[in-house]
Amino acid sequence: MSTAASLASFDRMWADLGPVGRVASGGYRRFVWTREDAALREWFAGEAAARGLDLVEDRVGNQWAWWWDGPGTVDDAVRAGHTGVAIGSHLDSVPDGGAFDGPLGVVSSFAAVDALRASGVVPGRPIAVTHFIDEEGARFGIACAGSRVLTGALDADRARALTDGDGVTYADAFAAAGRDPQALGRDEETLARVGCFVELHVEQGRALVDLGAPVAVASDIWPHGRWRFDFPGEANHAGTTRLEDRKDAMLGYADLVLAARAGAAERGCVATVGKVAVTPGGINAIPSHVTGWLDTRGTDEGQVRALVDDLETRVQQHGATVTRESWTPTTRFDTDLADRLRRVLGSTDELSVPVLGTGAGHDAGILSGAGIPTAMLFVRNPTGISHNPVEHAETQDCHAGVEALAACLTDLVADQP
Ligand code: HGY
Ligand code: MN
Ligand code: MN
Repeated sequence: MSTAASLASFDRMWADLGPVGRVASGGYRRFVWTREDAALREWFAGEAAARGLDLVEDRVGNQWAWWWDGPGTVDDAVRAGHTGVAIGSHLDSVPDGGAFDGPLGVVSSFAAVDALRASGVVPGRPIAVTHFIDEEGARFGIACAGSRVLTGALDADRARALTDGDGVTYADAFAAAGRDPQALGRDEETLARVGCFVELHVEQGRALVDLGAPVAVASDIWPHGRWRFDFPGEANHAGTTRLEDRKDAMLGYADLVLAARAGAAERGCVATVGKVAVTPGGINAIPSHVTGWLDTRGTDEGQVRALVDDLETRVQQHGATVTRESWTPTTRFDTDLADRLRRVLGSTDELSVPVLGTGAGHDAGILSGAGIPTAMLFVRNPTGISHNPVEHAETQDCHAGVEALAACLTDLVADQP
């Protein structure tokens, strides 16, 4: 296969994956352990098989497609000091998300393997193309659940007990997908194979558009977290209940939303309340309970935490309870690895291969937090928009991303211990 053919391979895979989980809005609804997820897993297995890669599923259901021509097995190589180089990303989406967030990294990784083979590279270290499951946490509420359980950052008992909007537990969904919920947990055997991880991802902002560069290397991920706010009330008739007699749970929720926005502006953070659940949910019934989920992030960890503290204090007046559902501290990617990637990409200055921080969370951040040297490559998104069907990357920039990832991978697997 020529290098040009590896780009054609990217285009074919991209076209194959496009229809899976796409909805009328043009966006995607690809949630973990659903029919769409099964189709994505089957697609991943098919691409691995087509390349003769050894497909392994870890205790969490993350898929690892290994390329190692020996001697011995991947584990023999690791024992001999040739730890694996993993590349990949996720395939799931937020509700009505875009096509590129996640899948661009997985498809580019398979295409990068094709490019190495086209160039006759014989890896000196095992290579894995990885599909991390449930990165968005759209169904069960915890972002990067696949990599968090894998690394132990999310306790297996807590993961098993998570429930979706229909009350289905993670354990039941995992079992319904043919897997043993008791197997869930930190997977030492899998982690031992990974010497470093490089995740290619569509940029979720417009820095590369403004800089006029197709690819960037990541420096860090902002601290970010998710909190659940529960507001109590009393159901009553919307027409016959006097205002002074109401216990309207929606008022506390409304106060949270506006206070979060004002507080974020004051503290130089961002805050979003993107999901709400109302009981009983009738237009003519005063809400007896409202749950709102806050997502807040920022470059300054202290300010993010202070904003949440302020909001927790404020909502006491509404009788609310607050539960932290996830927290990821500042992630600083491995600077040696990032510098190495920039050298490989011929970066002579800040412009040719920019270095960007991001407010978006990624599995790369979770692996980095688990002590695995990790780096990210961003591919230009001319819309600057993400988590929206308009999210986009031009084909030539996608190809530039494949070529950048292949160049970095070639360098990383040339390692001899
Ligand atoms: O929320 C995030 O930053 C990522 O899209 N999971
Ligand atoms: Mn996302
Ligand atoms: Mn993503």
